[in-house]
Amino acid sequence: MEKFTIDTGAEQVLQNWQGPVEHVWQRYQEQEPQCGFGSLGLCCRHCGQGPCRINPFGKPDKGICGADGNIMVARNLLRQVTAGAAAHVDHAYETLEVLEKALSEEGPYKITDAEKLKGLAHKLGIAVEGKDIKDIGKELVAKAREDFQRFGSGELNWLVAHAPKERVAKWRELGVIPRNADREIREALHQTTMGMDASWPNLLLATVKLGLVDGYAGLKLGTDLQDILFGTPQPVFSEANLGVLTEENVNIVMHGHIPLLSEKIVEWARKLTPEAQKAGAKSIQVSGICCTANEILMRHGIPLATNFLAQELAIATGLTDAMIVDVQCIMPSLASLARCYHTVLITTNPIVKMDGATHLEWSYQQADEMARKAVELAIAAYSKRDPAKINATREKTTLMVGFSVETIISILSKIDAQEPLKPLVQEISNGDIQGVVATVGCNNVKITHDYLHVNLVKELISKDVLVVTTGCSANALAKAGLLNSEATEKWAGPGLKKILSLLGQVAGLDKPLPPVWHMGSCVDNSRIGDVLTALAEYLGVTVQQLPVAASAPEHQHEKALAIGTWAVAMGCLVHLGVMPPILGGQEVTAFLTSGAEEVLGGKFFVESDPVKAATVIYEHIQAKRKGLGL
Ligand code: MSK
Repeated sequence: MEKFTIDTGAEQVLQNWQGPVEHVWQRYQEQEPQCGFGSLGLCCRHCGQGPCRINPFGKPDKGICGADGNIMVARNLLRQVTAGAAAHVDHAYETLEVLEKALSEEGPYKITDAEKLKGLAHKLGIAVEGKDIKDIGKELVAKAREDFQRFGSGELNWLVAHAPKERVAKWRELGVIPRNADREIREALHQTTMGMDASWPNLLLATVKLGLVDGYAGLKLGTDLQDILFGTPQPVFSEANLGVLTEENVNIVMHGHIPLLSEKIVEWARKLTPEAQKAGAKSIQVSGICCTANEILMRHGIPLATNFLAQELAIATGLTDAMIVDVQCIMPSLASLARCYHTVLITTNPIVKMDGATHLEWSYQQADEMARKAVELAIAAYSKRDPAKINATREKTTLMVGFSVETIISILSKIDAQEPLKPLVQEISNGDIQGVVATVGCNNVKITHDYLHVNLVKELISKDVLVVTTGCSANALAKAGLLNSEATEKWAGPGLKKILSLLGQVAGLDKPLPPVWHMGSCVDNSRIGDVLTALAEYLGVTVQQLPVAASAPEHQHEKALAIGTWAVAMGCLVHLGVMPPILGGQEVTAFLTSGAEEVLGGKFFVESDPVKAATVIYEHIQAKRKGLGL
């Protein structure tokens, strides 16, 4: 790798890295060369006779139990996708518990979007007419609970209500519709333990099933319940990059995924601003990292500090007074790094603790008290900053975000109130928009930080492809200045520029909409699924026939593999910029990158060069356009 990062803010902070703790790129270098067996998926630790490893060029060609490369790879992949799905399902479940309490007792959380609750209830077959909103909510909670823990057989309520009908029929035919999330997660762990499934096709079908658990009991359920509780995002303007951390403010950086606590921190930071001013600060600046950042950015315009791979750099600015973390994507290194600075690192979840961090455990009834305490700790830390350790950057960009499905429909309905999707379909038909690509997922230290996200997207929008984005991909694109009107002027192709200018006008802006629409956090990939479902149903075609694709250019997390599996099951071409550990199973690899298309409509392809990846995606879009007669 020639460079660690293309993010100018991150680069400036890295240049003056003060140690003595190593950063993520240094630790990566110490790991090289990484294990070849592991990289191919050819190692197994599932039983005490191992660890076993298979030589792809000779002996041993089987593990001690007799598992060959395909079985080993398929078992490992199923476990990874199961872990990813479990993370999203646990996230959705925590949100459900809060919604349930908010409906039945006085407390710190209330319902913000009653209309969304009613709309969802209606889709789930719950009668809404003349009913109290709390009663509707309780019935919706019961339906959600079934999707986590239904006894016996059945199908996920959220999947049946929201997936394209044609997909539901296909998944039924394949026998991959999940019964409930907990049951499928348990079964997948059972299925992959010693002496169980030795059929790689059967293991891959189970992987698809877990991808659907992720898509509907994780992502879709999570997004829906969060919108009900905290509101459905609307257009909002903000800023991104480490330059949002400035010397005059108390800086609180929120990091993780579940917005239960961060909503309260935003509230208490406002309330306690006078206390920060008494301590000599101008104000309190809350900012974010990873998907907690996306949640509070989309709903409140809270600035984005940075994304996954640069999380340590937020502390290394010397300006982060408190970093408050919830779950997922939190590097264990943060604890030792925070000790080198004045930063208070606050963990908040019983399953995410770190030696040396302050643990303030979030609970429903104590949410306000705990948020107040966390903000007070940040104010106290502000006065302990060491001027000699300040390593700030002024780099930051402007952005427009908040592209929920509701926002998109509301803008389009200013052109056609009766059929809001019609103008979008017309623009795709006439070629001003060639197709739509979703870029999602993480950073991965194996790729120059943000490089693939940014350069892939620049290629696509220059070819009149509209990009929608979530997660750390959205954060990378935000920092690169691709989420504002100026980016449309600078990078969009002529057709895309024309339609974005028109949409900007009807949205009441004096300038075009951005060429990249930020749709939210990782769980909000469900919003992209909703757009695909609506487009396919409006046109009376399958998702597979649409000129669309998805990409996780710099994926690192098991969650990204689960999301990618769901997208392939929906019928999408899914680009990955980093090879997952599958090459040791030749038949498994052939299925995932080719055969899956015949069975599921979608498939994966792996390419780490942005221009080549954009070319493959563009050719795919052209083939789909041709198939639709465009
Ligand atoms: S946070 S899962 S690094 S996208 Fe959703 Fe970012 Fe990947 Fe974590």
